[in-house]
Amino acid sequence: MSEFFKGVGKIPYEGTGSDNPLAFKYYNPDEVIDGKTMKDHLRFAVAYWHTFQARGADPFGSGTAIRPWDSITDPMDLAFAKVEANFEFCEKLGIPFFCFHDRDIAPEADNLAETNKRLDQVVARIKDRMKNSDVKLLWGTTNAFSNPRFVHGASTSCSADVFAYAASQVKKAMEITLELGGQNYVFWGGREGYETLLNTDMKLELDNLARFLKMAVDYAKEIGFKGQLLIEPKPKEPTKHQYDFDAATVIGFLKSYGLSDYFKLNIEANHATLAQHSFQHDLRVSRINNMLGSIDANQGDMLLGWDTDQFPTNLYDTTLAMYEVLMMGGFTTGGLNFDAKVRRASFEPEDLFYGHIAGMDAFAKGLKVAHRLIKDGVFEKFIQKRYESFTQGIGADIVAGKVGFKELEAYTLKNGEPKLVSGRQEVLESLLNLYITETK
Ligand code: XLS
Ligand code: NI
Ligand code: NI
Repeated sequence: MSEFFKGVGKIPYEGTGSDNPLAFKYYNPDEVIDGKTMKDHLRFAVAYWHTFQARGADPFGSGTAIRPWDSITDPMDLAFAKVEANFEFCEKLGIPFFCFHDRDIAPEADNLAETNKRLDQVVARIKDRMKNSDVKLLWGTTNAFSNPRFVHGASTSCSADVFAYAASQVKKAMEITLELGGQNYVFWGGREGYETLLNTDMKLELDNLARFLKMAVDYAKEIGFKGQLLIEPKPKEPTKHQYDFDAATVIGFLKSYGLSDYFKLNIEANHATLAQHSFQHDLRVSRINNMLGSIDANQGDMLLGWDTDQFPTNLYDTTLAMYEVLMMGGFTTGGLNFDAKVRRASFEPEDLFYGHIAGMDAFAKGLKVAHRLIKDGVFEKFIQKRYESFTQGIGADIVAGKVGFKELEAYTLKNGEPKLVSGRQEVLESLLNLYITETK
């Protein structure tokens, strides 16, 4: 077996005193926080597409990436090589999971039957490699957006044949996810949206999306796939308007079609910000609906209007994300998948390590800070006090459903103008700073 990332060994934890770029400063996998190791809290995953497929191309220029498998020309040899590279990469970083689209692991052939055969060959290779590795599959998914056949959508295409093709693809992708012990299955509707309503039957497209998801639920049951089904919201890109706009839209959609018991959400930071929300907002919306399943860990650029999928390094975001994860009691089947790519100018193979190390350290630090914030009840105590009026008197009656408009009018006429207190946002923000900088 050949080594792809020569010169990079197992990445050690060296602590904040270290200036070794190939070492963790905060991520100490075995360190126990609140009864659980960091490794089990964070459940990191490598995204096959960004790490092994992407070449750094953009609309103005071709790929810049230098990769250790560049000399391999046969597409299947390349696919097998990337299996090896994936395990080597995850093992060196101590990342316990990976995620893939069907088309990342095996290239499409001339027809679906041949494509599926190719998939089977690569899956056999992955299964074999898993025998000597602790690295597992966090989730599998389908790429039903790159091929030109999906130009009008997949399950929301105007063509019933395309709907059928996408269904066949998800069927196979679910089977291989099951075969590889995948813990979740993700639906990201890459082309499930529209460009103009002038040619779009929105009602039929939404009904078809729901029909498609219902078929997926049925098929998962039929083959005994017990993993969590996840939907990943995104408001736009590639389509102008994506149907799975944000967490609230997806939850409403699932509820209106009777599907909410079968799905949870995979929240991606950059998708939340594209929807004009903070990352924490979409995590919170999912959490309070008991639908926060997993996270695509990345960050966008606030000055750009598209999905830049950068490695997450903003400590405010990682802290507040881990705050939501800890407040829901931690991940069950989900984890932190680095749906992130190195910048086009970061084209050397080592940059793949630096990117992941940066993201892992940022989330490890976020976990530690979030844990202390919760332990000290910094926000919780404040919030409890802020809403105290709903625990007694008229507030308790409102919550218990004991009063209506008439009683509330009588109460207000008797009590007069409400007395209010400050929200103290600046105090809380400065406390958050003190916790992040560990001066508190
Ligand atoms: C693209 C999405 C995609 C999904 C998986 O914006 O984030 O990478 O995570 O299909
Ligand atoms: Ni994603
Ligand atoms: Ni993205």
